[in-house]
Amino acid sequence: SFLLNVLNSSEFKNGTCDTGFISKNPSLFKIKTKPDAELRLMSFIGENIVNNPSKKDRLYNTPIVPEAEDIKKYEGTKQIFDKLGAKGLSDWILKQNKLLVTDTTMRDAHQSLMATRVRTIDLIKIAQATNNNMKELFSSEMWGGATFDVAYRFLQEDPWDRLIMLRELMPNILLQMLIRGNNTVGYTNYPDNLVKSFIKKSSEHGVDIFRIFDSLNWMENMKLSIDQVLENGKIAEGTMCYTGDILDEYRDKYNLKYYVDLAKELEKSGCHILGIKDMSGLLKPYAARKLVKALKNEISIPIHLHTHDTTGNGVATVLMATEVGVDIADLAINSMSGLTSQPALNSVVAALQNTNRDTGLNLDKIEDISKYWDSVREVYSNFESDLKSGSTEIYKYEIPGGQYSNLKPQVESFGLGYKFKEVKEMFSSVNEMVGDIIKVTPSSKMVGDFAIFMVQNELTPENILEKGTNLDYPDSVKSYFKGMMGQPLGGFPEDLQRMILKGEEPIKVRAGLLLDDEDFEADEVYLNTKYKINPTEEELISFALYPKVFEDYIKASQKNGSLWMMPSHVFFHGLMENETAEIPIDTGKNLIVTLVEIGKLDQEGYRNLTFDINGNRRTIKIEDKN
Ligand code: 3PY
Ligand code: ZN
Repeated sequence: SFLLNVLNSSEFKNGTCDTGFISKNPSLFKIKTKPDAELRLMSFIGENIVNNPSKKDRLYNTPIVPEAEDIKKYEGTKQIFDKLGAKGLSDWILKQNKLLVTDTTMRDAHQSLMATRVRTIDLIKIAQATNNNMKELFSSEMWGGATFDVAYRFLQEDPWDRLIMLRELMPNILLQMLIRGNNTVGYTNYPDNLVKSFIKKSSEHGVDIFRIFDSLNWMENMKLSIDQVLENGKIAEGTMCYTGDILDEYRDKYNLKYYVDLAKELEKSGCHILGIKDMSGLLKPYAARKLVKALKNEISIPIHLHTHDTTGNGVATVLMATEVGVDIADLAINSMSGLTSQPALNSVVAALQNTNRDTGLNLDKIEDISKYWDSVREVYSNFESDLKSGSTEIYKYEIPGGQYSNLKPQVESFGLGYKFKEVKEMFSSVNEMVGDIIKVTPSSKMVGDFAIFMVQNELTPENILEKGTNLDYPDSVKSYFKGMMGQPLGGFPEDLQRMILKGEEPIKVRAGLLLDDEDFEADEVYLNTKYKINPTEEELISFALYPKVFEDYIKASQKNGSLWMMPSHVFFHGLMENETAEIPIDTGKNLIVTLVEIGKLDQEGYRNLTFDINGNRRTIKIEDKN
C-alpha cells in the first residue's frame, strides 16, 4: 500500500515526520492523480463550512510534537516478546519489580472521553515520540473496541491502515487491542470463520496482545478467540469484567469467589495474562487490594488491571493494586485521563518514583507528550460529555466509561435529552430487572437501548409485563433475550424473555455454533459488482463485520476521495474566512487552501464559497440547509 511506502522512508523512520512530510514527498504516493480532487475537497470543506453545526469560530493551536529520542539499539517489550515468545514474556513480567504501564491514550481514553473520534493523523504524529520517549512502557492500547467501526462510520478512514502505520512507528513496545470475544469489534456474535480471520489479520498487521473479554463473562464466548490467539503465537490476555462490589456482603452475585473461579478458568484455558476489566470504574481502592491479593495467591499468570476514573477514585485503585503486586496497570496520558477515561499516567509515574515499584518512565518526557494531547483534545471538544468532575453516582448507575460519552447524544437523538437523568436511573433499574448482569459492550448497549425504550414508552419494571406486551423491542434487546450475546449468569427472566421474543425460541449454546460460515467469496463478488472494487482480505473482513457501515464508507470515499490526511480541525470544523490550511490529498499532492469568502445566501438557498487553492481562485456553490 502507498502507506507502507511512506512509512518505510528514512525521513519517516527518523522521526522527522509531520503532515508536512507527507506533502513534501509526493513520490511516495503511487495513486494516480484524480482530476476532480480539488473539486471534491472544496465540496467536502464547503459542506462543513455551511452546514456543520460545529463550524469553526476560532483558530486552533497546532499541537507540538516533541522530538523523538534516539533509541536505535533499545530492546523494549516488543523485542523481549519476539525473543522469548508469549509464555516467555509472561514469565518475564512476573520477574519485574516495577509497575508495568499500558498507555491507553490511543484507544480507550478517547473512546471514553470523546466518543472514539480521534483520527489516525493525530495518532501517527505522536506515535514515534510515544515509542521512543516512553520506551519503558509495557504496551500501548491503540486498536479494537469501538475504534474499528467509528473509523469507518464517522471518520471516513480505514482502521487497518491505522494499525499498519502505528505498528511501523512503534516498533519497541507491545501493541494491544481490545476484542469482545466472539463479538470481535462488533455488537453481536459472528460466525467462527470470521472471528478466526479477524484475529489472524490483526496478528499479521502487528497486534501483539489481545485483551479478550465477553460481555457476560461467559467462558464459552471467549474460548475460540483465546485458542486463535494462541495459534497465532500472540499474547492472550483473558479478561474478566468487574461489576458489583466485592466489599458489599449483601451484594454477593459477583463476589470474590466468583472472580477467583473465573480467573482460574482463564488461566486453565491457556491465557498468558489475566485482565481485570473494570469498565465502569466500580472497583473501589480497597476492593482492588482485596481482589488482586486473592488472585495473586490463587493464580500464577501476571495480572493486568484496567479501570476508569469515572468516580474519581481511579489513581487510588491503581495504587492499592500496586501495593499488593498487580503486574501491569492501564493509565492514560494526563491530558487525556480522568473522568470516564483511565486514571492519570503521569501522576502515577510521579507517585511511584523512588519506591520499589518505580515505573522507570521519565516524567519530563511524558509531560511533553501530555501537552501534545492537550492541544489535540481542543479540536474534539464538542464530542465530550458535560461531566466536569468524578461522580460517585456511577457506583449506582454502573455505566461503562466508553458508553457514558455516547449515551447522552444517543438519548438526545430520541428527543429525550431533558430526561437524561431518568434514563440513567432506568439503566440501573433495567439491570436489576434483567437479573443484575455484567454490563459492557454489547450487553451494556442492550441495557442502554432498553432503558431509553422504557423511558420513551413510559414503561417501568412494575408495569412492563402488562403494558409492554405488544411493543416491538430494540434489536439489541431482542438479540440479548434470544441468547445471541451468550448466556448470563443466573439465566434470563423467563416472563420477560417470553414477552420480548413473542414465541421465538431462545438459543442455549453459543451463537457461533449455529451461524453459517461467512461466505467471503460471495461478498467479494457483491462488492466487486456493486462498487467496482477488488476488495482486500481486510476489506472483506470489515464488510462481513459491518456490512452497511462498510458500504457507506466505500460510497463516501468514492465521493470524497481519501480524507485521512486532512488536518482534524479542518475535517471537523472547516475553515474560517482568510484561514489557510495545508491539505495533503491522496494524489500525493499537497494543496494550500485558503477560504477567501463565504458568499451571501442567494434566492435558491445556495452560497458561493471562494477558495484559493495553490494560488488559483476557485468557487463552489453549496446549498445552505439551515
Ligand atoms: C469496548 O468494548 O469497546 C469497551 O471499551 C468496553 O469497555
Ligand atoms: Zn475501558
